[in-house]
Amino acid sequence: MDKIKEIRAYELIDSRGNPTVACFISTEKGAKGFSIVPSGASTGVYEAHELRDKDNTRFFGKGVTKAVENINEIIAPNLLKENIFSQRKVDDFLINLDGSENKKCLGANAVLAVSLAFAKAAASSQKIPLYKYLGGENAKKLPVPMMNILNGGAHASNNVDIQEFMIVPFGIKTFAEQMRAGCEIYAVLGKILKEKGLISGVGDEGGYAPSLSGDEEALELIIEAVFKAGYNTDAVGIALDVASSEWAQNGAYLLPKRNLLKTSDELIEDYENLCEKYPIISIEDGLGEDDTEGWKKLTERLGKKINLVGDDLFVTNTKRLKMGIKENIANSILVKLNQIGTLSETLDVMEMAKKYGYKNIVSHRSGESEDTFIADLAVAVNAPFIKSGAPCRSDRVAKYNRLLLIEKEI
Ligand code: 2PG
Ligand code: MG
Repeated sequence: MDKIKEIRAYELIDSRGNPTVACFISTEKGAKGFSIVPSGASTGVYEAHELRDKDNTRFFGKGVTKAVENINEIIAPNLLKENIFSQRKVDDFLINLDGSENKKCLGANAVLAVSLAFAKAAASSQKIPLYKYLGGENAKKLPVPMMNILNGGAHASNNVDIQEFMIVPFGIKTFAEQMRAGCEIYAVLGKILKEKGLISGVGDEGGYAPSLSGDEEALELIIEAVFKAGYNTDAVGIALDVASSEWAQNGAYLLPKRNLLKTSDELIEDYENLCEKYPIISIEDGLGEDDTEGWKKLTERLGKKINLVGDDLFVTNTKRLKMGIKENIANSILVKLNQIGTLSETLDVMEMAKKYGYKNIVSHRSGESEDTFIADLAVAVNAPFIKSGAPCRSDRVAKYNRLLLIEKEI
């Protein structure tokens, strides 16, 4: 038994220079937990509510002083003296204290900061690593990294409409060697882009952000980099996050950068053609969150061949996943703690996914920090994959480095 002594929240800064909520919790026995919550750019409409001040005199309205105040003034006084090993009870309490369907009263950013700092303080009180606290003795398997080495969509100011082009070294044995492959391919891709006069800065998730003639050029360049770096596509596959909810418009899809209008059927056909031609092993949010009929067709056509991942589609929410299971759509779920707002609800959705044969892919957000919670979470639940951006930018690499250390420890 150990009890909460102090809860303090802060307004800190994320990887895009936007304010975000951080929370510090200490216990009577001297344990400490500290969390910083992430923030998305291409958010799903069914996500939990991120509370921002909307005071345009500060940070263009993006301040989080109200969320911070909600922790310090409302949540903290209620949780003092609470047993630090009662995660479920505290998460339920936070959900009820907020009282709304999507945590719009206290803010999911406030609620999540407390929920995660609470878990970290509990692990610290038991003097065990977070992955072991969350996963017990079964927490032994490292996820395969999905490294986003070319950025487009809402994460980059180039002309590429697909948001993420990831390399997935699934055929390489250890996490350390998978990271090595990712880093080497990333470096070679940089060289190729430079030689072709296509070099640019990087996008929000650390991938290069060149302007290209089309999506296929991105795929060609990445495959060239895989082989030039000394690997092959039997061991290194490609995953796409189309983030097509961003494109959805009046029952069709408008690809904003190229100004192309496509129907759901046309997009499905595009994906089938891409999968014929390239070693694509996974497509995330190929269709929008409300295009259930399209998702059914997409799943019929590609669901046995590749991972079809629901991100905006499921928003880490058991109700949305239940709908997906019932409709038989997608076969994998992207897991983002801040889409739902508490650790317990996140663990629930992952358990449901496992039970129904959906793969769990633990994910960062495009707005991140040095917080590495998701690395431990992925190991705790034996998630087959984690996506944390390119092996570039400390906000991305922090998670990969944490996993490298966990692999040594295990
Ligand atoms: C996604 C994420 C993370 P964002 O769409 O999967 O890569 O982006 O955090 O902007 O929603
Ligand atoms: Mg996504």
